Amino acid sequence: MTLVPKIDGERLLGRLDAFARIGSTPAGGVNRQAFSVEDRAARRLLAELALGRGFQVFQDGMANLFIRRWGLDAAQPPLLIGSHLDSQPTGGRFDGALGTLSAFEALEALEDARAQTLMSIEVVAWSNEEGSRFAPGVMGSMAFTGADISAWNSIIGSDGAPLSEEIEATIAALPEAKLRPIGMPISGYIELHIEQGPSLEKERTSIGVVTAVQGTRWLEVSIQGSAGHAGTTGLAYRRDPMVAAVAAMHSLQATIMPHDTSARLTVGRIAAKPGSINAIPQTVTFTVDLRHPRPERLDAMEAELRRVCAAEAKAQNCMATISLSFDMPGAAFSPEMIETIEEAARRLDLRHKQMISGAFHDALFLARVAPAAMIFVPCRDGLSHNESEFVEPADAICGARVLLEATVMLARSRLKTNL
Ligand code: HGY
Ligand code: MN
Ligand code: MN
Repeated sequence: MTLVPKIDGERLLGRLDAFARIGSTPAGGVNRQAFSVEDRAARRLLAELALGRGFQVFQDGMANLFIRRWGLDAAQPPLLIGSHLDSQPTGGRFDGALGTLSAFEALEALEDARAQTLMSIEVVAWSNEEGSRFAPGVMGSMAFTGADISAWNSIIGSDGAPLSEEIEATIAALPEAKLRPIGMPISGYIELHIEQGPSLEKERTSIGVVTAVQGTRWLEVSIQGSAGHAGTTGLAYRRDPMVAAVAAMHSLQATIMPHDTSARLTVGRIAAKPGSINAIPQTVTFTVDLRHPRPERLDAMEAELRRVCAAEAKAQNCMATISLSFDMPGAAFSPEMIETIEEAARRLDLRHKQMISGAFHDALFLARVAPAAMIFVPCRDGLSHNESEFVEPADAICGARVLLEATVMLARSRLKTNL
């Protein structure tokens, strides 16, 4: 009697609770930044669960974590399903974890049903998706899909930790995971993720079928002035980079998003050196995250940012330098994979709609090397990168069910055509 693989909702919800306790914050979120002690603890828990089920566990030189369930035809490249376990400093308990733990739940459902698939299936937890401790983000999937990572050796984290040492320590913390080279052929990739926006909840729709991800650019603006005494330096003698930075930010916030509803501009971090209460700063540095679905608009926004910063720095007799630390062009997912996700949602009789992702995801890079797709579920008030991020249990389970259905379709469809 062949059992049909089924998501065990209670088991999945229990896992989400267990992982939310790793790096939990008093306000109910998680702080599990890339390659931190908390990140390593979450990886260890997942690896031990996997080994307990008899799955094989691997990691690569970027500490991407893989859990493999063999298929009938070892020659077929595996289907990858997963997301990330690292979080923002004040992140939510679902961003990344929902997709990774639902993928593991799907693997367990196949195992419980003793279901056979032609191709092997691997659950993946990508390293450093968030990029908040070590910029850029999506490091694990970028490396896996062939990015040149030679420049990353010199990266220092926002807490002063060297990236290369943190990666090494993370790999060493999980000796049970067999080490393998970075990158390999795959048959496809599916990622379940919370929408991180309000539309699915507002439209009472259970499933988002993601058709594309918008482009993202991260820039660092550094404005150099002249440090001086707060009490003795009159206006005419000041070259104050803080005045220039505030004027530039104000001008950009007043023009970019109000004039283009698809544009996103965020200043997430600002620092003044020397940072003394009674000294005019020498330097003020701030980060800018730019997003837009259309590349030409992203170009125009970056040009406007450069123009405004140069002008406001000049007005204060200061100098602005701007570096681009992350440039992630948007991309569309393959029609075949979009259709697979829609068919899975239809089979489960779940309300679904096509949509573009405002957030970037590892799937964006996987889409460059194999057919990839994303499944979104609603999150309360569209909140994410916020400790009160929340997903209704029923929505989480529906997302996992669509992930399992699509996984079985993809794996088994090869089964049908090849057997
Ligand atoms: O920033 C992003 O879009 C992703 O959530 N890390
Ligand atoms: Mn995420
Ligand atoms: Mn995130």
